[in-house]
Amino acid sequence: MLNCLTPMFLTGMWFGGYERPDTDNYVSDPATGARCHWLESQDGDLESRCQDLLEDLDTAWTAQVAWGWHEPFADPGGPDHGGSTGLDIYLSRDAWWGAYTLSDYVDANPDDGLMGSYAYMVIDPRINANEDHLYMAHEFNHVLQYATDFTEYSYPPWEGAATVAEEYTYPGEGSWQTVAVDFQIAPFAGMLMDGYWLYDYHDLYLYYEYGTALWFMYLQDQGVEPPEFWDELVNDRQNWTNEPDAWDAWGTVTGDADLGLLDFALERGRIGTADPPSWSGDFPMGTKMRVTVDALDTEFLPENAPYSTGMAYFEVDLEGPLVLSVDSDSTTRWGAVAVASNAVATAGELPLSFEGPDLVAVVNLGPPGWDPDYGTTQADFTLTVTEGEAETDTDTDTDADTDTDSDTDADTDTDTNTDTTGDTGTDTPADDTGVGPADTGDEGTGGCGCATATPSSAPAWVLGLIGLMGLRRRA
Ligand SMILES: [Ca+2]
Ligand SMILES: [Ca+2]
Ligand SMILES: [Ca+2]
Ligand SMILES: [Ca+2]
Repeated sequence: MLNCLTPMFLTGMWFGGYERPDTDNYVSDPATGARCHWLESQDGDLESRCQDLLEDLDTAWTAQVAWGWHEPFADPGGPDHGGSTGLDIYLSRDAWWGAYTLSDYVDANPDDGLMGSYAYMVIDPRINANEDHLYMAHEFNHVLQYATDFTEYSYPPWEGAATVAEEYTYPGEGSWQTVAVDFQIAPFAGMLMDGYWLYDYHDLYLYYEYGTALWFMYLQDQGVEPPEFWDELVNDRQNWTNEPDAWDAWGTVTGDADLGLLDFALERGRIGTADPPSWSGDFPMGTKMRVTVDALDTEFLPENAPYSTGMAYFEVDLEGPLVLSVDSDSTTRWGAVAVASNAVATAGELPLSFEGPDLVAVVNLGPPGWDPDYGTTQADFTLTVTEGEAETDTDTDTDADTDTDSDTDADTDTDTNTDTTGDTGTDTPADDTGVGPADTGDEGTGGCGCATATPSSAPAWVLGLIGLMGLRRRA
């Protein structure tokens, strides 16, 4: 499997940046103007390795720009930028048995409607040369992401899309199946969360953000390719305010973020069954952390409370027409799906009628107005299954509900609620495991007030904190 260190460096730049590796020789590629640099005293003669990497770069460049990504930016050249304005590749042990891609984070063209910058990549010559082309396909995709919106700081759009880019550039060779396992292990995690978080708060060591490749493959099946998704997350105002962000982009490309997520939960639930979705290929592993529901009129808890946009799967081992209800003190919005019954209830439409036995998922659709840049929160719930069918007065409500459901839900939930547990606030002990970076206590907890869903820019130190978390784990 590939070892891409880009997330670790994505935000560490805020602490003074990283120097490019020391090298003393290079070869250039006349086609792209790129240079591949190496250090003569390190790991033998690397010239032919560099020549091969430049050929791999040509392949990735042609394929991925044709895929719809924006061309990489030229860098400023000069001694600090590889000696020319071409893209720079460094074969160096600085990449710690892996590879990473970094940028100076400057808006290279103020007039292009993007928050795009130039970038360079570092590849450790000690990795298996047989995988060089896949590393190049992956890291070059990060170059293109930097050229689109370098302010996006959820890791899944970076790593999930770059993992899909391996497969796109070299069909049948990408590493997505390896990391998709890690995605399936933790369905309770939010779609925009990452392995660092899961390690720090749940002792789960997972390449979760890479495994979101499955999520992007689902999107491809919906007709949305990763470069299109990335174009939708470019900041409208061309500044550091991350609006729109990756979740906004999800809403744009699906037309309805809630319904899109529920549909994904349903299709994801079919992976590993006799009727798998076409986009998951022969990947065999269904979601983990399932709880068996084997009694009527009994409250069942999820194995882990889902974060905003996370989901919890239950095997309902009961027969006949059934009704699924969700009870929660949280003001988050809940939806549910029943996989074989092909039944969906979005926010405001629960309870859900379905036919047992079936696999069901309860999905945390987030509090009203949820913004991932301000944290994500776990929300507790209990699930109860009863016999019969849900009362059908929802039929008349459906049309009205689809337009106003976020507000309606919040009100309904709050009314049945004792108090603020699981509200958009960050302070309640029950939810403390899940609040965003500012609440970790590693640094000043003032400022951000996370999870308040205030649509304004996240300060750079939030990014830095994420970077530090990464360094703590993998350095
Ligand atoms: Ca250069
Ligand atoms: Ca720009
Ligand atoms: Ca945002
Ligand atoms: Ca953005």
